[in-house]
Amino acid sequence: MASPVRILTAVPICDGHDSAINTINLEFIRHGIEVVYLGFHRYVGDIVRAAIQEDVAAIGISSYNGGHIEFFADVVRQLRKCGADDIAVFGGGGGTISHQDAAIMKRKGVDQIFFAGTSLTEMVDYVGKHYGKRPKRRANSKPDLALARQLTEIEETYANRKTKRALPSRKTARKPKVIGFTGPGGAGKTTLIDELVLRFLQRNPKTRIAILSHDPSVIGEGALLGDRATMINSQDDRVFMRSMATRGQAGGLSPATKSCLELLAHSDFDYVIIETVGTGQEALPFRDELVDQTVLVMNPDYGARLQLQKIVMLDVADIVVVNKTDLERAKAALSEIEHRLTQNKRAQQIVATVAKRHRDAGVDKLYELITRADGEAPVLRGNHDGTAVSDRRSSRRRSASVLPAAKRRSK
Ligand code: B12
Ligand SMILES: Nc1nc2c(ncn2[C@@H]2O[C@H](COP(=O)(O)OP(=O)(O)OP(=O)(O)O)[C@@H](O)[C@H]2O)c(=O)[nH]1
Ligand SMILES: [Mg+2]
Repeated sequence: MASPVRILTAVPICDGHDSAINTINLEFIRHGIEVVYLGFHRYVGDIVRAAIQEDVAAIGISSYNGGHIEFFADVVRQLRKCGADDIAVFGGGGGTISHQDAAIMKRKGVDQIFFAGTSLTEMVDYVGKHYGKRPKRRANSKPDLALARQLTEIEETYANRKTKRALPSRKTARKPKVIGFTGPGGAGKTTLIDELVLRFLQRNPKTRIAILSHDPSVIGEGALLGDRATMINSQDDRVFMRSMATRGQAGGLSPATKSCLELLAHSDFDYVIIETVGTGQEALPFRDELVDQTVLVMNPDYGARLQLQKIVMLDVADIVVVNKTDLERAKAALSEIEHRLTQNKRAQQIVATVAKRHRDAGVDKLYELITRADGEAPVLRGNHDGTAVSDRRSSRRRSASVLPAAKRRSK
């Protein structure tokens, strides 16, 4: 089966006209297209970087606020500058883009502008016909371009059910730490990762991070890959982010995840972060030693105490984050989850965060747990079969909200 067409959509500035992009995204997805949605208020540079990393065939821009001639042309110009002129630029803006404007935009390299009155079917057909086949990219293309295309090739291998290709051998100076984030839909995984990325970038001017972010899809169907829309700090040249659809695989990851991860692990990053799709009670997404450290992000609103007994990831996560502790039920949730973790009798950590708040002390603590485990002491590397792992940092000073659950309990 052929891989779905992948496009990226974005809105430069949102002045209230958001129903067009929402309608168009949904229509594309319904017709088997994978849409990486970048959201609103995006600079040209962010759009171009995202399109390259996501290896999309085209960028669709919705613009109702004026300035479209310059904006679209600048996207084309920057793509060319980066050697990614095979990525087409198209879009629309209802009655705000005139035919004369569109003619100028096309002369500047824009592929297609759709006007008010064009049917959704016509636009879907256009995308299928023009962006389905990818031109071959030059062998000597820039690192991000080459890496992005290799990830696509891996995904295509799985989509075509061919044997996995051997990974190209690379010599890299560093071996990244791989951290897996999982948890129920909407718990705040992406927001939290984005806040952590800010800390990684600020505290070490050389750190490079890769993010593999998953959203659900059914085989042969489209997907809304929307995690990028939540990312603000991760739109940075030192962050390589790739959105993946699960393409029919249950459990939170895609059939191609492991191979993509192997490639990223050999691609000069210091950290590789994986975000699963929003998972259910039975999910254990990181079983094949995919990751060095697992973080379960919980929403305080999981139901009653009984529900906690059913969440198997609570047995194996190295760190459990109770996010959204600004919400009313957070206090009870923290104490219930903490109690649940004591049953495991392993050195799991529990952290309370408000990821949507900048400079949140809980996120700082999570950052410390993740980075400290690197050099100073290899704690928190749980065996993924759930067996106990000892905590060798016992002498280190800890704050109350990051104590191992078992220890907090006995206080
Ligand atoms: C609905 C609407 C609104 C709604 C928006 C609701 C929402 N949540 O989106 C509301 C009421 C909020 C609104 C407000 C305003 N609006 Co208004 N609005 C429209 C209207 C009638 C339809 C826009 C729409 O979403 N249509 C549905 C989409 C699917 O169709 P479409 O817009 O025709 O787009 C087609 C293509 O361009 C293409 N397309 C669009 N985007 C993309 C992206 C991609 C990737 C692709 C492939 C294709 C594509 O898809 C469609 C195919 O048929 C248009 C008229 C028009 N047709 O443009 C005016 C229009 C855009 N608005 C206009 C104005 C002036 C305003 C206001 C300033 C009014 C005011 N004085 O307050 C405010 C500004 C917003 C604000 N800051 O408050 C003017 C803009 C004039 C101009 N030249 O700049 C228009 C053109 C109306 C007019 N003729 O005067 N508006
Ligand atoms: N109240 C509150 N809302 C938050 C917090 N963190 C994130 N959110 C909001 O929760 C919603 C979901 O956040 P995401 O980061 O997209 O959650 P997610 O777990 O990545 O979601 P999926 O990828 O769809 O599973 C967004 O509206 C966030 O703004 C928080 O600490 N408190
Ligand atoms: Mg997410």
